[in-house]
Amino acid sequence: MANLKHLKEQKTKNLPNRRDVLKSPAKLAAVSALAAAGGATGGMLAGSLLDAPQAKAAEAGKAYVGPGQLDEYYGFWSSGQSGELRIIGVPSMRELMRVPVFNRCSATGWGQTNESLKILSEGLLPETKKYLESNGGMWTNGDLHHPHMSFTDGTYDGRYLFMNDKANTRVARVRCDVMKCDKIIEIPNAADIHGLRPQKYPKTGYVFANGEHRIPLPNDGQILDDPSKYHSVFTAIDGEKMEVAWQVIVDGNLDNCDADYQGLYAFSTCYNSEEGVTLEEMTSSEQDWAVVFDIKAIEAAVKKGDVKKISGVPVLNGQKGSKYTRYIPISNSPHGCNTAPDGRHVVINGKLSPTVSVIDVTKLPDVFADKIKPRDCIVAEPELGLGPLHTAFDNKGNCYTTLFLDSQVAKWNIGKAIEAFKGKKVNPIIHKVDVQYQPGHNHSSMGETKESDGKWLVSLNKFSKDRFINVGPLKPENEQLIDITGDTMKVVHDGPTFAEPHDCIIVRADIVNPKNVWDRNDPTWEDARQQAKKDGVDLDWGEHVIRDGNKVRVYMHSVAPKFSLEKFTVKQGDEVTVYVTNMDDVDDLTHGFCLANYGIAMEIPGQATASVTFTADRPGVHWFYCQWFCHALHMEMRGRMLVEPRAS
Ligand code: K7E
Ligand code: CUA
Repeated sequence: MANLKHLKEQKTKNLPNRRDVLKSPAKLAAVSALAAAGGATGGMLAGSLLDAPQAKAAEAGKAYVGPGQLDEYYGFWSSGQSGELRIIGVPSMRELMRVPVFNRCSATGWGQTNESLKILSEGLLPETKKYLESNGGMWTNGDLHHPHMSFTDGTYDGRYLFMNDKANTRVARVRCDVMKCDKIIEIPNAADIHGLRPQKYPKTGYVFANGEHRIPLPNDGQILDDPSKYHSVFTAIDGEKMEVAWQVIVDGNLDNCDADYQGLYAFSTCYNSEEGVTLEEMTSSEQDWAVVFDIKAIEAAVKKGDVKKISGVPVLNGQKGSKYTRYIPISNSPHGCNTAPDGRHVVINGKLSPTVSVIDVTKLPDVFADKIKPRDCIVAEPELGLGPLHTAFDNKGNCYTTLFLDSQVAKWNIGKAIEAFKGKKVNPIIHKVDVQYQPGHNHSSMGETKESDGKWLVSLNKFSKDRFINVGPLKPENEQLIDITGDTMKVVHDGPTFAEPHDCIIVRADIVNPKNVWDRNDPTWEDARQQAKKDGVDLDWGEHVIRDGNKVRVYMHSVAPKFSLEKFTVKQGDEVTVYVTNMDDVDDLTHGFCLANYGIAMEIPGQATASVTFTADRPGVHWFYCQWFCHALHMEMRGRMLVEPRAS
């Protein structure tokens, strides 16, 4: 092991790194030349390397995390249509891990192991299970936009991460102690979950999720081409049980959402108040709205049974005129929805309007009591630039809004924006910085919690264009790290990412404390534990082959560099389940089980059990091997499955 580690270090040292280039004065000339070339093609914008390479290098140095040094923050990144969660170190922007969720993962066996298939299937609706019987057995794609951590008392508590799947209307949970997905549920009565945020106070609590697209309710084919009868549905999920607590039918398409710091209200942006189905119809009206949900009133109605049960869940009518909701008119097609860490203001981002609208939550009781008009809770509406999509916050009352069309981030002050709204001659905009290019979400360190610390901002840009060497027609996105500690923002790092992170959160490292090895008592492999008990074998130290009719259960354990079974024999056509338990209990000693030419591979981390079931329909000698490099004798960590041909 020691030798291998040494080899690994050697390799790292020899690789040139762009940060090394930026840090080393000897190479600054090269950087300048690059910058000039960029300028010549119009690729570099104001405030770039062109100006002062030395200063730029010093700025970049702030984000530099040297070899062996650890990041201050965990970044939890979505991956859009890749369907997974990613863990990125901030400020280094090093990708640390990928956590499969809605996707099929070749490395870990997610979507193939019995343990993952159970998580992927148990929360599906009956009609989906039926559909999947004849269509591949399991969905293997997802569109994960919004990962958010569970809260206690207005800040992250390190228990869970929740995330949406827009593609197949699901919500998933990742356990932060092991960084694996443990629950996925499909949301009934809704189409295509988009916006997702946890309740901040008193705790999570609810996970709020927006069904974006409007569909008939029920969507059983009785109503087809009559969009006037379509609805979208807002869902509150119990984040502990991962069950739908209640749903509210609303007017318009739901987009993004957030929750307040008091546990009283949730907010959603809505576009398509026209309730159209074509682009022209959806954008024809000047005004859309943000919907406010009165959580206490909804809970009371659910308790009283003042609800309809549809697909087994309580559904309330929150359309215009309902006592559970209020509709705040906002200019055409608002998108992002972000609660400020001051606990009082909610920023609704204009998208097609150059403005953002600021809601003051202390005015909402009067809005619900009809003492003031819904619009009267808007206390500021600064014009920031073209295409405001999402807003992040620091700890000084400042907001950072992405401007998609302008390719900029605008820094502005809430207090000043409120004064300007009252008619005072103040400019709420403090600074704008160019980002490359077309930013969607942005996020600041701890920015969606009351512990927002104003250190880092990440701008998730949809296009990288000329920022990296060309990799063909499909380019990476570009996620830029911005230092926000000063009055002006400074872009200090470009980070390419593959399809297509939308959102991220940046969590102080002390809040997240994952284990190094699994706990042998973990419930993840409870089915295996029960089966081993029934079979009278020891799951931990198994080296058994149990035949049960044409079902064969193979129990083996692994300790580097060996599987406990050098071979096992089955008959062609047997349904074989292989259980592998990794009894190594030191850091970073994952084994794998890859069964060649059977399309089977899985990850077995320290002290965990994983299992896979397949039909042994190919006779002959089939090697299985460990596919996670674990030891100097890793290549030797293998064995044989002998499949006796069916007598013909
Ligand atoms: Cu703005 Cu899906 Cu959060 Cu993308 S959404 S950008
Ligand atoms: Cu065990 Cu490689």
